[in-house]
Amino acid sequence: MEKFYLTTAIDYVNGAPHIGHAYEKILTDIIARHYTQRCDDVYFLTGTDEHGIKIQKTAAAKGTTPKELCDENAQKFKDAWKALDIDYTKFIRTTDEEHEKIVQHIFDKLLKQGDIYKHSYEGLYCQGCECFLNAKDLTEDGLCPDHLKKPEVVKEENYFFKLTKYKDAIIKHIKDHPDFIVPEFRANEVLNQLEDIQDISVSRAKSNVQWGIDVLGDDEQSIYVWIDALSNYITALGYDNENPSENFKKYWPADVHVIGKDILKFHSIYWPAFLLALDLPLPKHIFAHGWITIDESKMSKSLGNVISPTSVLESFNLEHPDAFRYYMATSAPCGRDGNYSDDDFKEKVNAHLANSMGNLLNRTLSMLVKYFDGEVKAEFKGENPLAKKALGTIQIVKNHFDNFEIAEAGLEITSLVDATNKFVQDTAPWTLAKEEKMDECGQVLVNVLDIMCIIASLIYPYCPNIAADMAKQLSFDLKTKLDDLTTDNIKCGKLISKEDIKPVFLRLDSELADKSAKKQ
Ligand code: ME8
Repeated sequence: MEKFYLTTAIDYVNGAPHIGHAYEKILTDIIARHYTQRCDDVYFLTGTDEHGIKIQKTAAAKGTTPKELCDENAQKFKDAWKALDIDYTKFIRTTDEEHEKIVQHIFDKLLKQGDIYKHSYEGLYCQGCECFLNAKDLTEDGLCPDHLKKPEVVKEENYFFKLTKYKDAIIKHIKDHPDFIVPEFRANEVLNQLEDIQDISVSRAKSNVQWGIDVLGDDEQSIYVWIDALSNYITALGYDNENPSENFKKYWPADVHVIGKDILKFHSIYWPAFLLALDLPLPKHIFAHGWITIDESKMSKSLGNVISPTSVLESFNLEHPDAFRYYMATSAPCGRDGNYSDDDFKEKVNAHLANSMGNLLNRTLSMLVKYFDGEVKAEFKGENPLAKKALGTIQIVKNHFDNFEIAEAGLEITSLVDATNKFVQDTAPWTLAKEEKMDECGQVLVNVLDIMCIIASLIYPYCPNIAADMAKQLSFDLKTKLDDLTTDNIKCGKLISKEDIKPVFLRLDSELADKSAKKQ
């Protein structure tokens, strides 16, 4: 694998980030970090979607300008991603001058080649979706099914994109590439939507929407959000109609666009059509994740249950975001909805990260210090009864990542931790020490520590800080590529002293955790 280019959806900036946005960025960051363990060149793009009527209206209601609102809120997204250790390569804003310029050229090219035409239109516009809806898709009460709001009747002369021209090619692509839409069960929904697809409006009258990119040579129209927003995936790489940049040549097509299920239609129908019209290759995968609910209810401003990701870190006094990252990433199987609850969060991370994984490392290292003064002797190295399970787990985890099954991969890692814990229980190194079977005792401890290196490596994408703490205590190089991992990781000689053994994750309700949080 030479390169891996992955992107998130770009978030609307009419509010601050919530944990639904965070869920997607965490999943993508985990995928990115996993692939850095398999290839040298990973490009991870995220950003913000800043034009459109929603932002224009929110700014007006706040008595500020759209640009000021965008600047203020884009910063909140950047701050949140920093707090969550989202290690992106580039953060694009659709108000970036470079992006705006390329979008204008894309639009112009499509207009000149006849894929975009002008048309007078009356339709039902949902501001929440930032798109026109078909009457048949509304609820019985005439509301948008996603936003439960009545769409407004809009009569305008707009530019339209000939989506219908590309319908057959897209249907063929989806059918020929069963892994184009992930999870596969969503492909049928898309194929159904394609059945009655219409040409789509790609501009709005400036009299109604001023906050948008101008159509070149037309003072009365601004480019409407989706052609602007979706193009970010190529403008970020410096796409140019005539003269594609080195980055574009190197990274396009994207290996995966990570998005929520609500915007799958735009990514698996509109985006491929725009790309086909531009004569560009299609992305390899569109991974549509599920929805995050709070205590099993939909997150909404009106219910007052919107949770910001940083508030979770603060309320649990978390030193780093690993526990939250782990919890969110494992909250739902691939493509299914997940849920956040404070109690469940505490219970799960205490069980998995503190009791199972952290404790296993801590007590194994403590025994090595107690019985051998932290020294690994040559006699302790040898066959590892856990080798088959551990090496098998690496393979299974890789396969899960290839299918974007992030929670499923997490469970496999937990299962390796459980098997290692069981091995310690079964072999009882403390009894071996009592019986003075010291070589056997040392072998068990080193068997476990060798596997802990693999666990540190596998857990790294989810919990980079915990993994770094584990690796430090194991003198293990976390940069080791997954394919180079073996079960012979611990070097002979002094591994650790008593004062260097530190719990890698403290239970959230423990006194120690409270004390260490207060110290900061
Ligand atoms: O749709 N659970 O922006 P957005 C999980 N700008 N994911 C959620 C979620 C939740 N509760 N709420 C939102 C847009 N998301 C467009 C995208 S891409 C070229 C343009 C996800 O701010 C949502 O599914 O409404 C989407 O993938 C992302 O957050 C941004 O949503």
